[in-house]
Amino acid sequence: MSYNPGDGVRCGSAFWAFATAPYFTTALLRKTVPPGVNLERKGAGIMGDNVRVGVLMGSRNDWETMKRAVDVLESFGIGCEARVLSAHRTPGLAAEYADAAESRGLVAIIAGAGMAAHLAGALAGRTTVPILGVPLSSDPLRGMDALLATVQMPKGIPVATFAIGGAGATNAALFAVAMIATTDPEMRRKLAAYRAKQIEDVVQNPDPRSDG
Ligand code: RP5
Repeated sequence: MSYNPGDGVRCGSAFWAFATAPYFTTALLRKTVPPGVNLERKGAGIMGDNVRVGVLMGSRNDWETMKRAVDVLESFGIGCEARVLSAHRTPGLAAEYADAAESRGLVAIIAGAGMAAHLAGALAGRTTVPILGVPLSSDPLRGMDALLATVQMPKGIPVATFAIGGAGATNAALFAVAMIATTDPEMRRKLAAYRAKQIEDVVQNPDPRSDG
């Protein structure tokens, strides 16, 4: 018989002992957790409600750059989550995140990674939710490695690729805003206001000497 840890089998019954024995054996071997607590799901960051955009990064060291994407999304009032998930260090969790993306209602996933960056491509191969890739800069190739790895996806599985580093993180988030704005008039209004402010900033401060 197969046993699903999520099944509602009452604890303490003889059937429960019989049904869960294989699970606990496996759990002990894996040093995992009892039924009802899905650590992998938790590890994949699948917890939040009302999340429209996921902001993923391959390492905690990417946060300083990827934070810009979160800041933009939050400034537009878009529900988002930030998670460290790696295509090579935690491939199972990254796959699980991608597999759940559509049913969770995510409209886009922003994926930032450096070096031989394959997080965006690995996610894109498992979901039709649009993947917005942000190549991140690192020594010694300053992001050219990540740029090429992200932009040069073989045909059939697209990744929308943005600029290296902070500009890319910001623009990927703005692109997600624009995607949401196609069906959300309020978001369209906010995006137009954001653009108008950029114009205003230039018009109001045309002389660079005023910066001192
Ligand atoms: C990638 O490898 C990450 O996205 C990061 O940019 C790069 C280096 O990771 P760390 O060694 O700094 O954790 O997976």
